[in-house]
Amino acid sequence: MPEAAQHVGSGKVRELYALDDERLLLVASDRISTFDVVLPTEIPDKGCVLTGLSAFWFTRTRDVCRNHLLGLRADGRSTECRRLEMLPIECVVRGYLTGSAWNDYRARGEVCGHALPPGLLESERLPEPIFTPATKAQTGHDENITRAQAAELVGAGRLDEVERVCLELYRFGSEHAAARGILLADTKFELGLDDEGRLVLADEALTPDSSRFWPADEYEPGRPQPSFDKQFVRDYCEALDWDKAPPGPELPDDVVAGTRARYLEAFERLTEIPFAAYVDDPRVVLS
Ligand code: Q0Z
Repeated sequence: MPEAAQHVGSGKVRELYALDDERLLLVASDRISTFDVVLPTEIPDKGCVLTGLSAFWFTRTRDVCRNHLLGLRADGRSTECRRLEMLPIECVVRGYLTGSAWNDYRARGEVCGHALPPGLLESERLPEPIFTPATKAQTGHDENITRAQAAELVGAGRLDEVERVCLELYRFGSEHAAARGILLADTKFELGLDDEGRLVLADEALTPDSSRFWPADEYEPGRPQPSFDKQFVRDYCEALDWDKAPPGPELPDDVVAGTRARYLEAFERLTEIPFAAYVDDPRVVLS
């Protein structure tokens, strides 16, 4: 537990603490969720993988956008960050037609006001990445909104800047990942404003928990794609007769080990840093 820190929030698999008026501590646990349910079994090192990957991307996207990272703790799972005024929208960028975008496309031929060509297949790569903002639901699922609705929430000029920055972050991350055998189907950014009103990238960025990572060598449009990180968990859960309501099932040791190996593989492929070097000193991702 962080010393003298006030707990200020809980996510499904993360905790947030206040260090002082200007700084927060974001702690990533080893918990895993599937079908929106947190499972009782942890994946050892998952929190470190996600924390290290986020810090890696923050360090490499400084020229695209400022970010909230102040430092990493020696535990590898805790990020000290600048406290911001968060924007009230989820900033989603999609390069492939999947999830709610595939559902919206099938129902209406468009996604968040982006008209798309007819005849696209499930999981197909889009002609261009699209920015598809969503509301921040307190409970339940974020809801896709139009550009006009997002502009009402953050202002038209700010939204233009947010869209441009998010598309550039996605382009950077997806090109880096694709060159290393991982397709970044879509991703969600959280942005905030600092005390001078400047746009700052916050939260976690370009991780398997905030994105869909697909193995490039298994990519085949026209069907749902296997998840790079969670597929063993999903396959195991699908084979049970579990109704996907809490509580979720315990995971057997082989599913835990296989899933842990996939998280470590994503970390090492994307960062080109051995995970053991990160555990030894998390600062290896910051240069
Ligand atoms: C992030 C969240 C978590 C619960 C608020 N730099 C920042 N400044 C202000 N607020 C946030 C951040 Cl990152 C902030 N969340 C999401 C994370 C647990 C909620 F670990 N909420």
